[in-house]
Amino acid sequence: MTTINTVAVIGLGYIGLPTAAILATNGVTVIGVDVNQNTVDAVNRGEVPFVEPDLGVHVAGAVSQGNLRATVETPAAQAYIVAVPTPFREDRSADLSYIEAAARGIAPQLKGDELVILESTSPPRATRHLADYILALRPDLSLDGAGGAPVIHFAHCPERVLPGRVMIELVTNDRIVGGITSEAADLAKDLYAVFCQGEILITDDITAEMAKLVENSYRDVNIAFANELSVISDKLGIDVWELIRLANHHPRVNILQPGPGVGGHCIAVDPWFIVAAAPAESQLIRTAREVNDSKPEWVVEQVRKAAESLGTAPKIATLGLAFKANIDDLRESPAIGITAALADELPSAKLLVAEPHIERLPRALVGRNNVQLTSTDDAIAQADVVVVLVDHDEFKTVPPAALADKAIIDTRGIWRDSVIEAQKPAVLS
Ligand code: SAJ
Repeated sequence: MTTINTVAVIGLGYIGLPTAAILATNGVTVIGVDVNQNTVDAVNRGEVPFVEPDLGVHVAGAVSQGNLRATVETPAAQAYIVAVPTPFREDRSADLSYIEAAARGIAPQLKGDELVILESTSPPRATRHLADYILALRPDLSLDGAGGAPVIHFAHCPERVLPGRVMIELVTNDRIVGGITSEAADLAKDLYAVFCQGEILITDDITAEMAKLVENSYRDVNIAFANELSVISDKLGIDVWELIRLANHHPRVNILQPGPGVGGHCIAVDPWFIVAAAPAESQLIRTAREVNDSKPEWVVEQVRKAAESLGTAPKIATLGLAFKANIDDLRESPAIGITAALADELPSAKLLVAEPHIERLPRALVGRNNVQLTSTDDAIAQADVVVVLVDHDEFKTVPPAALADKAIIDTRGIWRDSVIEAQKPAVLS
């Protein structure tokens, strides 16, 4: 049972706001803190400023019960949960400036015995950096009570929820809790037990930081393997989808799916934090990142070859801009880079972009007179070359007859059977 009944959540984004809402609907008094006044105002009206299923109901309920409110100023609380961005800099080292800004807000409020939790995905030792930063601002406090100074408890509890399933996975996923001290870990475990029905596993702070990074790197390395197989298969003139399907019949083989590259704000970012922490030792992790980052260029080259073989002014349909299937999230999406590169490299081509989850083109594609957002049916009907970049359900139901006589570059393998049926030649992977 936790003794904490007032929590300040710093950063009301994709992770902070769901965490604030789930704590509040479970009876904890939560004050959400954000630098963005519009976000604060939206939350105080019981609204959510971004799309996440079921979050709206939780926020509206918590605000109307009086358990959740938002502010731009960090208040006094018994626990602080820091859920701010940790982007990487140009040299791919982590930018901890948002964590430091949160620390500057927390430090003046501390009296002793508070729990400070870092939830943001962070490089190894970021929790210790947060602790050192706060204790440098407040030398009257301590980690261990040395000299009779009041103690502050620090822990790292990384989020592991999948966008689109956040309100379910917050409750059902197992949770890793890493304390700088074992007392900090125990306090954090009791707090997460308020809403988490999964197992809560205790470790130290650095292992917890690495666990989160390793989960996403594991995925990145395995996707890189699939992407490398797709390029090798193309060279050998075989179908990578069939190859993977057959190999996965082995009881101990489970190869992931190739695609146009890896997008999103997690898997394409987090492995670099490991590489930055141990550059000489992280050879496989770095190479996997490079393999995945090079896949979009390879796709562009495939499309360029197909378009050039058709002569001048080809019409190219690119299907999908999101970073993965059935969402509207465009962050770090390889599909955007591929579409922009095609517009640059093939100025005489007309690019017909179909993305059923958005209403206007993103900034990277606006203002190009050879790029047009249109419906899936229209893009395919007009095109000489059709490029599948995202495996949205809407694209999977395109009838094989609509693809006849077109060059198909299916980076997600959704039309393998349709194309074979419609055209007989092997699909480009
Ligand atoms: N992808 C492939 N082939 C595959 C699987 C994925 O090319 O076989 C691509 C997707 O198309 C997408 C990218 O990888 O571009 C990432 O998609 P994803 O669904 O694998 O993961 P994310 O980025 O939405 O969420 C991940 C999750 N981490 C893991 O599954 C280990 C999630 O649990 C984390 O909470 C999240 O990162 C995060 O916030 O770190």
